[in-house]
Amino acid sequence: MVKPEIDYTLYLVTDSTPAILGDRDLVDIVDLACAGGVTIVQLRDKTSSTAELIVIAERLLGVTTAHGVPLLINDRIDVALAVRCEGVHVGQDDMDLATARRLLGPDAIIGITASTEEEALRACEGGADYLGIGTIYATPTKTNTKEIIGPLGARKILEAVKDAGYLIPTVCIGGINHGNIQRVLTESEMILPRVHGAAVVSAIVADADPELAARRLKDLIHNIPMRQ
Ligand code: TZP
Ligand code: MG
Repeated sequence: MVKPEIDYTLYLVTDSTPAILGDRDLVDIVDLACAGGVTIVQLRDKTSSTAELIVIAERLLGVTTAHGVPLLINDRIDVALAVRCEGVHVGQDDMDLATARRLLGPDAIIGITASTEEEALRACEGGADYLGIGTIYATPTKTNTKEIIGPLGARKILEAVKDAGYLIPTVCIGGINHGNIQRVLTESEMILPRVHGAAVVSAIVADADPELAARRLKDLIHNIPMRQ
């Protein structure tokens, strides 16, 4: 296998909590979201058992593969290995990057959450494939967030990464929706198409029409007004 080229423009992170999902099937939602233009999907599920997670990941991989979209698993290197998906996303308290890389191999996509310049630079040095930068805005989807950094905090991290000579894709995450996505991408300077992007949970998963929600977000990203 060769490391796949990833388009980070619109990154969907899933949520299986009943408050967001209701009685809908997550796999249908991801299928619709991919049809609407999501470019990468992360399975994030903090409550299902390992056996359940493998079943969900296998089903999701069926639809993401059909759309030509990569699937990553949050936290769980074992689940990514079991279903042979494209990679994982790990936080600062999850398995360390070097160990994850050793287990998954050189071609796996490994993303890391960074909320500070130090965390971002450490992830770059360690060979992360991309950075998830946040939390941009406080969000009910994740309440145990350490740092709310805003778009300008994300921009400072991006600048530190560039100053250190790293060309690493980045996505911002946390409270991003249709009303603020253009502002977040502009102010954070994450405006290079495919290389940078925005990650959302509720703006797509909680929407009654996930396909339209994804399509509208994608249009907004592709039509960011030029700054003066
Ligand atoms: N990491 C930082 S914020 C967040 C994660 C997984 C949740 C973002 O959810 P939403 O609904 O897009 O605000
Ligand atoms: Mg984690």
